Amino acid sequence: MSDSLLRVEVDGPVVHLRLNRPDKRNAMNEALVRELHATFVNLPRETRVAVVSGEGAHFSAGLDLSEVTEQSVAEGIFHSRLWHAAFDQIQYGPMPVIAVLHGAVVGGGLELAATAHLRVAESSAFYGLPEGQRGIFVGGSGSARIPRLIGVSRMTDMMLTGRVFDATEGHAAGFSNYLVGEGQGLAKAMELARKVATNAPLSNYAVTQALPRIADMPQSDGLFVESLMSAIAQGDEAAKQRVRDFLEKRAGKVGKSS
Ligand code: 1HE
Repeated sequence: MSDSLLRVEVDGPVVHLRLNRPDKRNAMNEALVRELHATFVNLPRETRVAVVSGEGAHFSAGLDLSEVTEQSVAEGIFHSRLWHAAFDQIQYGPMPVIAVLHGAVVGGGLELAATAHLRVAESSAFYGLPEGQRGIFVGGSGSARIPRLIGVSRMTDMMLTGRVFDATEGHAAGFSNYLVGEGQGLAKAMELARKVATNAPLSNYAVTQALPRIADMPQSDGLFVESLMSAIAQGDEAAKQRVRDFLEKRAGKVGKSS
């Protein structure tokens, strides 16, 4: 466990990363983005699922605006690419990532949330893209990832008009997979993480890595990749054992509560 801008705690198969800059509403400065990148590159090998949350009353106020004013155009590009590298490492790293959202989930904070594979939102969560009002544009992969959650039209509205979605509206729009009461997000995310951790690792890998890539491909290419991924996952001993378990009545059935 470290006590820096990002607190890291291991709980069995789950690694919990907590943005730890509550006095600045978890605004992400360059040091925090670099720390996110390094942490996701070096996730503890014994863990299977990561949970990301924010310390204090807000998930994240996005880009640390105090670092923007003096940047040249070239520095702005390099800075944005740094975010891309960190966020790609989150989406395309070795394990599923679940974000816990509460309070402000705005700007770069929303871009970070969109990078996770699942999102649990508390009733206090609100979503905004104030870049339009600040005279800037998204630079942390939001233009690619946020429309995949809510569509280009809703994102355009948020950026042009400053429209803010509350937790209920955001859930209906597609920002969150689960909507829970205030203070219940982390427990729900940990419960989901422990469940996801019981899946075969290669199966989780296929879902988090192949699925978004196939969605980006022309259908015939995507279906070819699907065949390969499916055969690779099926060929793994973990899959064979799970199928045998079902056929020999040792595995659970599919039910509404599973
Ligand atoms: C900050 C930031 C920040 C807070 N950069 N310092 N993001 C935004 O435009 C969101 C700006 N922040 C806010 O609208 C509000 O701070 C919140 C709604 C998130 C929270 O409000 P509140 O009343 O709880 O806190 P506060 O009093 O506004 O802020 C507390 C401190 O955090 C204060 O500093 P202090 O030294 O006066 O105590 C704020 O200045 C500081 N703070 N947010 C820097 N964002 C890769 S491109 C991404 C592009 C973007 O993300 S643009 C969107 C930026």
